[in-house]
Amino acid sequence: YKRSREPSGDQNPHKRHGAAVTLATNRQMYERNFPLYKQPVEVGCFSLDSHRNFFNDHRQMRYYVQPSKCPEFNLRDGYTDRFIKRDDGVKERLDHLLKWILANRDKIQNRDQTSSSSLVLGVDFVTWRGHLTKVLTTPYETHEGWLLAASKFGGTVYISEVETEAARTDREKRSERQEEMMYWGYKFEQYACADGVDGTPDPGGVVNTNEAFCTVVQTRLADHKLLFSGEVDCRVSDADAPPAPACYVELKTSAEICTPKQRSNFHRYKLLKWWAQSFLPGVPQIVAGFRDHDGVVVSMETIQTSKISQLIKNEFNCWKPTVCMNFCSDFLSFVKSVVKEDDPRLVYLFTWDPHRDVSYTVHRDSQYSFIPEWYVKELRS
Ligand code: 0WD
Ligand code: CA
Repeated sequence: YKRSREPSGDQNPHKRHGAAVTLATNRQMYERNFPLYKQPVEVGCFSLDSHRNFFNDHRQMRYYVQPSKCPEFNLRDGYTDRFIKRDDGVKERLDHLLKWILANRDKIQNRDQTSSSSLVLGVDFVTWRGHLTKVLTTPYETHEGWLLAASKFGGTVYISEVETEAARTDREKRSERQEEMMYWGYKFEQYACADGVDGTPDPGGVVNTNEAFCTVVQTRLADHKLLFSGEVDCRVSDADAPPAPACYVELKTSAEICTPKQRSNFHRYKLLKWWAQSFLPGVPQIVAGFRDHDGVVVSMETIQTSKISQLIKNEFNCWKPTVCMNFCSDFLSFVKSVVKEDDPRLVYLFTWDPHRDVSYTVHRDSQYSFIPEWYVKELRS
């Protein structure tokens, strides 16, 4: 494969301001050939039950059930009386993924590695898919910044998000309408998914957002070996479906599109996020439910992840997948160049605010440390 071109000259996104090294996020700097992105391979999965307990299996897997042509999905149904909401003030960091790693070390350690150390996982980065989605969309994001904490342990860099002040304020000040609209996406999942391969959806049941099914995939972006996990809504139920992640389906809701302006905004902003999220783990299709102001689904559409870049080509000055992937690759190179010390108690905190470069600060034994002692002990044993 071709190595992505090294940035050079005044196109170099690594800027030096004295000792501080930062990374530029201007989209023009990342318009080069699409970097190598290996087809993601599922190496395992896990489930979180209604109490947020971890299980090293697929018990929370659900099956997509194609709704009738004109579904009558009222997404508001059950909000007041059949809804159990996960406590989003509890920060779980990478914990569930780390539990999966401890239970499945044999599935990730590449057998032909030269190092015999039990510490070495043979991957460069471990993180959540959602964190990588934020990195991918950074060159186009104009409102929300991010904080990503990185620590190196056993040669692998772990990346875990830290909630920004702005995000915490938004979370604590959500209006009743916003709270209810967050429920609509989960209610849509209940209308479109069955628990068993031959089952039917149960719209009368309780929506519990503690429950989750997550895939764990391995892949490579340029010269970065990645292991990450993402929540998967459901899979197709056909017996002859391709193996995971190609059988997975992402479910989304969005406001119905009535005007050219709304269509343009959908292409420019929403499809960027949808594409980044599903492209990363290799989820090939997205089922969109378009709803009106009263939370009633008025139409549905299946969108192939691979067709999204063609769908948006008619938008003037639109986002480009290659910019997202090249920025992500360069960000990971930047992280590798910064995170040198192998110490799970040392955190390099990468900060980004819109219209700024990425910068970082270093913290030892601080509130930002996120690799738990139980993980360090077990991986070292
Ligand atoms: O510590 C953190 N800051 C985060 C932890 C942020 C995001 C996720 N998580 C954890 C949770 O344990 C969750 O089970 O990761 C798991 C999901 O990870 P992901 O797939 O990497 O996250 P993302 O791609 O952002 O979201 C996928 C789905 C969302 O679906 P939609 O269609 O709305 O994108 O996971 C749900 C949501 O249903 N979700 C979350 N679930 C639990 N905690 C969270 C969250 N913070 N954010 C989104
Ligand atoms: Ca979803």
